[in-house]
Amino acid sequence: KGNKPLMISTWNHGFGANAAGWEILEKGGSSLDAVEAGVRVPEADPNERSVGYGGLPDRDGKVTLDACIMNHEYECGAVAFIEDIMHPISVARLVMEKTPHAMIVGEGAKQFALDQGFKEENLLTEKSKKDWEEWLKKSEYKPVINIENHDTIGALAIDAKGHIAGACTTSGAAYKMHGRVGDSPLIGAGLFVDGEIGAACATGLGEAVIRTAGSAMVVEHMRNGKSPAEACEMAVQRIMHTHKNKMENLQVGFLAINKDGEYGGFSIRNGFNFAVVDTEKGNRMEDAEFKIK
Ligand code: SD4
Repeated sequence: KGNKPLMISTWNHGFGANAAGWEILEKGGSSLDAVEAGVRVPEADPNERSVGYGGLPDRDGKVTLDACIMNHEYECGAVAFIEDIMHPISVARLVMEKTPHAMIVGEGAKQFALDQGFKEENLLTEKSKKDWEEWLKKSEYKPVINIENHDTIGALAIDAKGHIAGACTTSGAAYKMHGRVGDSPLIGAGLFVDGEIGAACATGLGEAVIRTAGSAMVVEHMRNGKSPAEACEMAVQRIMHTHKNKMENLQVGFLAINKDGEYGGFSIRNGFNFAVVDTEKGNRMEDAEFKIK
């Protein structure tokens, strides 16, 4: 069971991510390569409005990106508040592999990327610019749940060697304050991998995930014997408990996999789906279970 490759990724854009990751996994490639290649697909897609190129900007009209990656040996890398670089996940991987650090942010992260040969590119598409200009008229900051059925992409995979890895990348909450960083680049919040147990990632309102150390909690519940789906449900319940007075529009979803190749997902509200790919059933979409219709 344990050594059958598997990959799961958040939302509809997880389908394309899984397809790219699976090309690597089915040839015996590593889960780390698979999750990186997978999430690069929506990062480069201008029609994905919540990840990478084409992502909605902050309230100052700047596209600022957050990403992190983690392997089965407790090694991780992250970038946050990085601008003008299309593939923050690949920069995060180089932070992990080529620096003594776990996280680099802002100008420093961009400089590191440029030094590593990444190109400086304008990530604000005409469409996102127009939407931002429209938003400016009212300038009302309100998180929207299940944004067009896309949001952060988180991807988790296990390879033929039984190694688990995860990646998470996002343009963050649309029209956030300049400099705001969400859960997605924070190891333990947006993503956590314990190579001996399993992995989890989060999507939705980052502030709620940060307050509850979301993905780390999911992995700890699995360590204590819960299935991936049960572990995700417990983290959702925790968020609902700690946010019981501010549940309006609150959406968070978790995905998890374990060493045995089991997987699951759970969200606060209806509408969170994810893509799963394995040898038996191929690539397909599944709906996460939820607490509120
Ligand atoms: C974040 N979890 O930055 C990400 C994605 C998001 O509303 O913006 N959700 O909080």
